[in-house]
Amino acid sequence: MLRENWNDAGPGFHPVSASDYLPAAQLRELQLRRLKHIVGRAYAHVPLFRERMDARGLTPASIESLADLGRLPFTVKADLRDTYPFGLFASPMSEIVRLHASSGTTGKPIVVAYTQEDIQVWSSVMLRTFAAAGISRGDIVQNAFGYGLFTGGLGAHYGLEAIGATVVPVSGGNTDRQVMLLRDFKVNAICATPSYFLHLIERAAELGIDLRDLPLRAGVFGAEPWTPAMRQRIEADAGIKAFDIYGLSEIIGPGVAAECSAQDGLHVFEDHFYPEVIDPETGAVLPDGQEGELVLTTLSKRAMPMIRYRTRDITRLVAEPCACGRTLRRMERVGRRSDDMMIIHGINVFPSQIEAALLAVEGALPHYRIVLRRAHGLDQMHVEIEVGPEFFSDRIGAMEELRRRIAHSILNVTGLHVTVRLAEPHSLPRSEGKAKRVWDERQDSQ
Ligand code: DLL
Repeated sequence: MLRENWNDAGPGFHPVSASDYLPAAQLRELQLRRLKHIVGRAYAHVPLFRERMDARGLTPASIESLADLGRLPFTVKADLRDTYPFGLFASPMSEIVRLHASSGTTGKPIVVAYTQEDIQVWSSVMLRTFAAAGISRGDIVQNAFGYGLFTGGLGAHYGLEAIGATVVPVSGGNTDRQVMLLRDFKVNAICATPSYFLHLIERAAELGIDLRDLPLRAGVFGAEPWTPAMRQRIEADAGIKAFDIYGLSEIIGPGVAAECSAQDGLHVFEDHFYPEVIDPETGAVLPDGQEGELVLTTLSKRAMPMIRYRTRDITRLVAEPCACGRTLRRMERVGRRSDDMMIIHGINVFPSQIEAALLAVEGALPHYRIVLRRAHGLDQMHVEIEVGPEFFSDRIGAMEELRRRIAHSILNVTGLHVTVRLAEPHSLPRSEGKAKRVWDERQDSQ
């Protein structure tokens, strides 16, 4: 049997899910069977899906192959808002055992629901996520994803219990206590947003604890974009291997896709979530390998089936075999969303480009923010980045030199001249969950 081998974890329990290794033909057959069922279920129980299919002259019987999925209409975030709170549920309330919600940027949250079967599927994909990261029974895992309406905490919690690991359900925040528990409980692995984990590394150092000296060996990070440079910093500063996990509330929460030991893209748990990549402008389905917007269809969700949900996340699907042996297609790490693009002086810029440019410069700390302001009717970008205390000595020259190098790096990556401000260590806001990178002050600075 295949087994994760990045770290020979010894004689422990190493669950291997057969679903990760299905031959392609068998997987496609399973997907089609599930797709037909889910479309039938959505059509029968969710007025929005039925009306949209009727309007196109489609019925569940129109789905004869996986390619027919492309004939179905998309679902978008606004559909969840417009049917707030329970309008897309396909199960009666008596079968729904859990609700989660995601805050979104404006107004009402979006609400998602789970039956008991959905919770079992969720636990199983999270088990597979942790197995892919080499975590198993016998490991002590600190779960610093927020517990509550956010799906991160409970999603990871159930997967960890399913795999038989010992969960420390600490949730986000309370950083000093997190550091104490990491050390005292001899924690082997941690789950968190990458930005919160950076904060934890920093706080540990202030408390005189170097995470590299602890038994911590793996981290499972997600819920926000993080660049490969950020991963390198995390792995070096904490002495761990850092795995990326991806998911979204509308589909299930974390557990849609996860990295394996090869760390070369995230395996999509395709037996439950069918991925397509589309051209965001035209909606046309793109072949594997081409970059576009990820669209997901839930293949087994009962309480709230989702047909062709437009995630806004930009990625590409990779069908080539993976070194780990899993047959599931991979998606490239999500570096950007189609809706977080900024246009400055006519140039398109994404926050992840700024992060990559900053972290390429020695002396720049991984704590930054991007502030958008408007002056004389023109949008301007200001980047604030923390640098080590040594730069705040009286050597103005060294500081100026570093500032110039950072501005130059941003110019190289984006083609943009931006104003860079060096900030003292700890002066920028820290996150306990998803980091807020972009501060848009354009309204205040006409
Ligand atoms: O963030 C679920 C989650 C929890 C995923 C814990 C991973 C770990 P939402 O709050 O609904 O759900 O936000 C979903 O976050 O559409 C992406 O834009 C972004 N996102 C999630 N994971 C990643 C990742 C959870 N690994 C939205 N890389 C998604 C980049 C990510 N972006």
